[in-house]
Parts: sequence; structure tokens; C-alpha cells
Amino acid sequence: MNKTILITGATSGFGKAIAIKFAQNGYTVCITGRREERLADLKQQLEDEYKVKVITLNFDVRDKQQVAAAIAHLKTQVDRIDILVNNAGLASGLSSIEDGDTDDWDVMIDTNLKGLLYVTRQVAPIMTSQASGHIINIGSTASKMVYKNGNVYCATKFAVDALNQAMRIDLLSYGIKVTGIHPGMAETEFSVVRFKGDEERAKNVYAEINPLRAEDIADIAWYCANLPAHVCINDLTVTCLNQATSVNTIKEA
Ligand code: NDP
Ligand code: 8X3
Repeated sequence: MNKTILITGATSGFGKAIAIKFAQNGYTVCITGRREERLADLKQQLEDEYKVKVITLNFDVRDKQQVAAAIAHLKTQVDRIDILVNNAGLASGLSSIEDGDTDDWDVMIDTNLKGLLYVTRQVAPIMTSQASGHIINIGSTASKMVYKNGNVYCATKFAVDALNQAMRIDLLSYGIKVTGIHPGMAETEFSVVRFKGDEERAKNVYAEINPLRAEDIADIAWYCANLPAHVCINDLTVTCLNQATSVNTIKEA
């Protein structure tokens, strides 16, 4: 049976790598994000290379009307949604709590927490009506342990961890799997976004370590999605070998 995956935030990083991985394996891939041109380019690439159906949904997860309209449109394009990857997210700034920019706080809370909820609220009923599905929530090592100046970003990721647990309980009786994947430091556009386009500062974050790559997370998502029907990975934390927790990182020799 042809399967369908919906990935939020597929214009770069983990989301894009997950889209490529599942397209390589024949999935119908629904990719979302705000940058329309990147969505169009990725659609073209996946259709050309893997001959799969690709649906682009250009919306901002912070806007609940846009989310509802996008998922309503998606329902006209696909018969079912087998997997939802709640991946869209970001850090904005890195400041001690007394210096924090409240606009940064709004962006992180609205995207990482409320955006994930808006998408889930639209997609979960599709899965409950199918009596099957798999929701993969992208948390972070910051879901498990806070780090200096990470305050609000970490709080949003702790909330993702809580929601991951809560969704699994609520959706258990429908046979829906819920998995939290919690990556440590990975070199994507994450730090460029956090530091508002300061590429040098972003590069420096990973300068002396061998960080995770987006493809590592895509491989893990693929593994989690391909276990026997009775097996669900509830919670998976993964770091590169230079990192033990969100606060214990050693530099490469
Ligand atoms: P990237 O910046 O490379 O990708 C983030 C993706 O999220 C983009 O596709 C972006 O799309 C999308 N996005 C951001 N804001 C919105 C929005 N308001 N509406 C719709 N889409 C949005 O970063 P990563 O791939 O690293 O991050 C993916 C997830 O992984 C995030 O939740 C992040 O917190 C988490 N994470 C990252 C780690 C890392 O070290 N890189 C480690 C642990 C977790 P667009 O801008 O086009 O809208
Ligand atoms: C992102 C991990 O430690 O780079 O969630 O902020 S970190």
C-alpha cells in the first residue's frame, strides 16, 4: 500500500532530510514550510529523482486558520495520513532570562508549542478515523535538561516532551503510535536562525565537535516508522559522540 507522510518544516534541516528519506522509499510526501520557493524546488527534486507524489503546503504553523486550511486542502489530495512529523521549530536568541527579548519568546512559544498543537489538532482526527497512524514529535536534548541562556527554548521543548507523553496516552486506544525523537547538536540552519543570520557565530557552535547531521535524524525517523506493528519507540534521545547531555559537550581532540 502506498503510504503518506506529512512533515512540518521541510524546507531545510531535519524536515528536508526526512522528506528525502521517505521519498527514496516510495512514500507520498507532504512537505510544509513558509518558504514557498524551497518547497517547489524540493518537490521538483523528489518527483524527478524518486518518481513519488509530492504535495506542498505553504503555511505558517503559528497561524491556526492557515493550518486548518492547509490540512483541509490536503484531505482533498490524499486518502490517508500514515505519519505526521511535528518538526517545524526554532530557537530565537540566546539570552539570560533578565535580558530576554519577549518577541523572541513569543516566536518560540508560538512556533514550537502552539504550532505543533495546531497541526496535531487537525491531523489527529484523520488518524483516529483511520484507527491507525504514527506521530513523531521532534523534541531535543533541551527537552530533557535546560542549559544556560536556553530558558524559553528549553521550556518549549520540555512542553513538546510533555505533549509527546500526553498524546501517546490519549491516542493509545486508537492504535496510533507516538514517538519523541530528541536530538542533540546538529548542524542545520538552526543556529543561523537562532543568531538571526550571523553565519560565523552559527558555524562556531559546531567548530570543535563532529555534530549530528540532518540525515542521521532522517535515518532514525525511518527506523522508528518501520518497526513491527506492535512495537513503538516512545522516546529516543540521540547525540553526537562529543555530547552526553545538553550541558556536557567535549571538544574534538
Ligand atoms: P532548520 O532551521 O534547518 O529547519 C527548521 C524548519 O522549521 C524549516 O523548514 C522552517 O521552514 C520550519 N519553520 C520554522 N518556523 C516555522 C513556522 N512558523 N511555520 C512553518 N515552518 C516553520 O532547523 P532544524 O532542522 O535543526 O530544526 C528542526 C527541528 O529540530 C526544530 O523543532 C528544532 O527545534 C529541532 N532540533 C534541532 C536541533 C539542532 O541542533 N539542529 C537539535 C534538536 C532539536 P520555513 O522557514 O521555510 O518556514
Ligand atoms: C537544539 C539543541 O543544544 O543546540 O535543540 O540548543 S541545542
